This record gives sequence, C-alpha cells and structure tokens, in this order.
Amino acid sequence: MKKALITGSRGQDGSYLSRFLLGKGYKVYGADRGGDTGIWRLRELGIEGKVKEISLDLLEPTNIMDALEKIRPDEIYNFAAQSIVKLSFDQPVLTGEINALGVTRLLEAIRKVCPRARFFQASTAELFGSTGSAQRNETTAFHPKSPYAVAKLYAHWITVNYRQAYGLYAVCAILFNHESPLRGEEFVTRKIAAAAARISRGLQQKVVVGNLDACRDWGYAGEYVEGMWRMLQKPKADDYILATGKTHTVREFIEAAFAAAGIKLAWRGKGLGEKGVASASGKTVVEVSKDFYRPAEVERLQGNSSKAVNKLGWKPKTKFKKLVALMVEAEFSRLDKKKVNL
Ligand code: F7E
Repeated sequence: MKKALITGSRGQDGSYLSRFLLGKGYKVYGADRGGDTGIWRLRELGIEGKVKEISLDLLEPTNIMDALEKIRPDEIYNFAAQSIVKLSFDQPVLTGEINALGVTRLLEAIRKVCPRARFFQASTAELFGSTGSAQRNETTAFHPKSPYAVAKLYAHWITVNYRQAYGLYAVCAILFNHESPLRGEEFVTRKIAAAAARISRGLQQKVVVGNLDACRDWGYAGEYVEGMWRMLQKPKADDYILATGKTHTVREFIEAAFAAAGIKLAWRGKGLGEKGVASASGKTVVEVSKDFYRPAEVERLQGNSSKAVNKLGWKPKTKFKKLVALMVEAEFSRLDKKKVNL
C-alpha cells in the first residue's frame, strides 16, 4: 500500500486529493491546522476519519523531520500555504515564512530523512503576474506582483533547485485558479456563488466585490488533483501548467452565477460606481468597493496546458458555465440542508 502525505489536507485541494488517493488504495496522512478548521470539506466528501491526521507545521523543522521519520511516505503533496493573495499584502513576512521558507524546511527534511520520496509543490499562475496578454506556458517569464506570488516564486525555484542539486524527485504544478464548492468564501468565486444563492432565497440583500474586470482562467478543482497525481507517476520529474486555456472576467462570473440562481442582471454605472441590478425587481444586488481591490493586481491570467495534455494525458473537462452552475447548486443544497437541520 502506497503512503501519501498531504500538507494542507483540509483545504480545497487537500480534500479532493485525499479522496482521490483513498480511491486509489493509498494510505493518506494529512497535516493541517488543528481544531475543526476545514473538517467540513472532508465531511462533505464523505472521507471524514479516513485521513490519518498528523502534526506537521512548516515553521518547525524538527516537527517536519519527526513526521517524515514516522510515516516514511512514498509521495508528499505540499498545499500548506497562506493562500490568500490580498492577505499577503498585510502579512508579507508570515506569508514568506510559510510559502517560501516552509518549502525549504520540507525539502531539507525530505533530503535527510526520505530522499526517495516523490515531492509535489503547488506553484501558482500568480508567478506570471502581468506578463502580456497571451496564454502562459512553462517557458513564460515570471513577474510576481504580490508578496504571495514572490514567496511562491521562491518555493518554485527551491523545488527545482533540490531536483537539480540533489536529484530529488521534486515537481511543481503551475496551477491556474481552480474552484469548487469547497473553496473558502475569501475567494471571489465561492463568495459570489454563495451570495447569488442567498440573494435568490431572500437571505442576503447584495454582494460587494472589488475589480470586476480582472480575468481568471477558472477550472474545476476536483479534476486538477488528478493532474497533480499524474505528475508524480512519470518516470522523470518535470513541471507542468494545469489550466483550462479560457479566461473570464469577474463580471462574467457574477452574471453566470446569478443566472444559475434565476436572477438576470443588468449593469449600470462605471468603476467604483458600477452596480449589478436584478432586472426583474430593480434592486441593486452587486456593488463595488475599493476595500476588495489589491495594492497591485494581476489583471489577466490564461494558461496553456498543452504540455500536461500531451505528456500526462490530463485535460480539464468542466467548462466555465458548468463550473459556476455546480457551485451555485451546491450553495442551494447547503441552504436546503440547513433548513432541514433547523
Ligand atoms: O481573486 C478579483 C481579485 O481571491 C480572483 C488562490 O487560490 O488563485 C487564487 O488567487 C480575482 C482577483 O483568487 C473580489 O482582485 C474581485 O483578480 O478568488 P481570488 P486569486 O487571488 O486569483 C491563485 C492561482 C492562487 O494561487 C491563490 O492561492 O478576483 N476580485 N472582487 C475579488 N477577489 C476576492 N477574493 N474578493 C472580491 O470581492
């Protein structure tokens, strides 16, 4: 039985990957913040209690060594991170400690304790920043625009460096935005999907967002974890982009989410004064606030995952509208369940 260790195991990706690996017969060890944080995801996926929880903190080198010695994993997937881009402007040092140096601590421990283990690092499309409007591929230059992205850039190169310097099987997936009902509400897609469902049921008046013009390449997270696993099954370690190749504005996401919740929107005004109005009722349901803007924004992201398609046989299937609809449906069913529980 293969053993996998997942850091950040109760986050969106950690949860989907846990379910995927359990399905493949792996013994899965998960490290995450203590308490109840994120356990709801494992519950929703029906795998609560099936992932063996372990103590491992990326700030504690000894703790990492102890965990690796105990488990001796075959595969290690690192999702543990401060993953909120906007928050990284307020907490740049902590973001660097976890997202950048944390990865070096992990790689050092792997090198010393279990150098034959295969290591996966979650790199990010944010590495590219605003480098032109074309689709990014594995050879596009990086130009990070947030403390989050700068820290992840360090993590990316230190992973490549340990592969080159020490021959570790260590890979990075440059992950474009991947979403699902298991996203936290800090991220724009889940925030909008949840709001659209609540507004449609009369449980919320409006949703306030930031930059409506930002474009993202949004895929379905449930499918991305298979691409990650496939990367670790190749004879030779290499880095890949996982993306859909399509890009949409936040405004388009809002329109699609409200449509899925049965609300047709009309846009009025411009800039910070722009509003989304429900055509039927005339009520303002979307507003814009500077509070949700970032000090520096990546305006447009679009990935080219041809290498993953050709070499891994991985291809995302869920299209944009379907993704939005499945997220809104999940919110309705959560609201229904709550009603039943009350
Ligand atoms: O923002 C804009 C915002 O916070 C998407 C993480 O997984 O993907 C994710 O990072 C876009 C940005 O995700 C709001 O300015 C507008 O342009 O959902 P997000 P993200 O920052 O792209 C990358 C690949 C990662 O690696 C990250 O870990 O939406 N936006 N209005 C808003 N964003 C938020 N959060 N809230 C708003 O109200």
